[in-house]
Amino acid sequence: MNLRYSDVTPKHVYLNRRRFLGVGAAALGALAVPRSARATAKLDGVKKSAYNVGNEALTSESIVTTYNNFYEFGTGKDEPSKQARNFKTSPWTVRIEGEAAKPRTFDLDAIMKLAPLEERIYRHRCVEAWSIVVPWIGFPLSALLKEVEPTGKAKFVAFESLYDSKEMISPRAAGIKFPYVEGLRMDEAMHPLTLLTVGLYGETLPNQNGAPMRLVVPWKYGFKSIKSIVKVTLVEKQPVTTWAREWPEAYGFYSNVNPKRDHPTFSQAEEHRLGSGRLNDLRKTVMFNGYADQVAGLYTGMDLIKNY
Ligand SMILES: Nc1nc2c(c(=O)[nH]1)N[C@H]1C(S)=C(S)[C@@H](COP(=O)(O)O)O[C@H]1N2
Ligand SMILES: [Mo]
Repeated sequence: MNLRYSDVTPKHVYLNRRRFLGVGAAALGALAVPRSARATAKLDGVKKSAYNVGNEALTSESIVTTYNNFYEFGTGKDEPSKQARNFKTSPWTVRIEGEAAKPRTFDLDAIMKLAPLEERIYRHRCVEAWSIVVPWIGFPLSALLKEVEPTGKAKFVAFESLYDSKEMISPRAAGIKFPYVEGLRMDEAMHPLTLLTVGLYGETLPNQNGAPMRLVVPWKYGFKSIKSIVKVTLVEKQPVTTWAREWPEAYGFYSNVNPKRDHPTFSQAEEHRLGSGRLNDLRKTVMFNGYADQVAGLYTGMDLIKNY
């Protein structure tokens, strides 16, 4: 894996440029592309992984990249793909600190060298009762955490997204506090399914999907899969998480997909599979989003209705 994140070639800056060709000056078109605009780029050397979902069809790339929750760029599903277009994701660093022998700041190039990139086809279940199947690209978060040598006091991991008031909407407009924060128990964070994600559909992450790096935790509701991460802190106590802070009766720390524990406004018993080609494709939601064989052991002896 020789890819340097800063070296990848933008696939098509021409999309922005094309608009200006009508007015005549090609040079003007080139200048009109914001220097910070970043299109996706192909990721090479990605290996297939053994974790793929069985025979479920992938959700189309166009749905995965235009039907998004990313409140920093608007609360409508169609807004992040438009409003994150010029989001500046390079250079990017992530700080890892707290209960660690070797706290460190990584740039994206260093992150990309930590482990081989894998394609992981995961089901993704939003608490709003829709689901998609996505070919993510990344590697286990454990590879990153091991680098900083967590101490014996590291019981939880806290994650923080970038918040930049110049590029993103206000907390007031979004209706939630920023920066967006999430957390996992240490064993959840170290689980091989927990993916530090840098791409989808063969390319680097589109901005609206959480560029340049986000989590994907497939057995939990989508909101645990925090986007555009800038800070990771190893901590002793269970950290505050965005949605549990906003509405604690509806959202808990664990947020494991659980058809038996309803949300006050959304039943969790069923889900709409988006873009499957079938009209109103309603499916039964499965405990742990279908990953029980791999993760149920993390919760032995816990009441998962109480610990929602
Ligand atoms: N920083 C940040 N991360 C976030 C969110 C957000 O609003 N801000 N939304 C979450 C929710 S509710 C979901 S369902 C997923 C959506 O990820 P996707 O747009 O890549 O499908 O991102 C999660 N991560
Ligand atoms: Mo979600």
